[in-house]
Amino acid sequence: MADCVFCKIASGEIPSQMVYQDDAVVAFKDVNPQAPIHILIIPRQHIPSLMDLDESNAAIIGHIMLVAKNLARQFGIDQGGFRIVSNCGADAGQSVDHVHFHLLGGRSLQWPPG
Ligand code: DGP
Repeated sequence: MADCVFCKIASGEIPSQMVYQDDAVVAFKDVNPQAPIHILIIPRQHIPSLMDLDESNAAIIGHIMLVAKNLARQFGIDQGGFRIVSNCGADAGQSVDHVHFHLLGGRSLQWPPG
C-alpha cells in the first residue's frame, strides 16, 4: 500500500535494521525499543490489523510464529523467555495499520501489561 510505512520497510524503500526476510515476511528492529530485544515481524502483504485476517491468511500467521521462535533462539532469548504482542485497534495502542507482531525479550516483562 502506497502510504504504509511498513510496506515501505518491506520493499526497502525505508531503511531498517532487518534481521530476517523471506518471500512472505520481514522482521526488523523496532525504532523505539521497549526491551533489549524488540523485533517487529510483519507479512509483506498489506493487512491492516488482526481484525482483517481471514482463513486465507492462516498460513502466514502460523509462519510468523515460527519465524518468531527462530528469532528468539537467534537473539538468545529462548531460554530466559520472551513475549509476542500484536496491538489491535486504538485501545491497544496500534499506531501502524499494517498487522505486526512485537517480539520482546532480554529483560523481565511485567504482567499485566499497561
Ligand atoms: P504498534 O504501537 O503496536 O502499532 O507498534 C508500532 C511500532 O512500530 C512501534 O513500536 C514503533 C515502530 N515503528 C514505527 N515506525 C517505524 C519505522 O519507520 N521503523 C521502525 N524500525 N519501526 C517503526
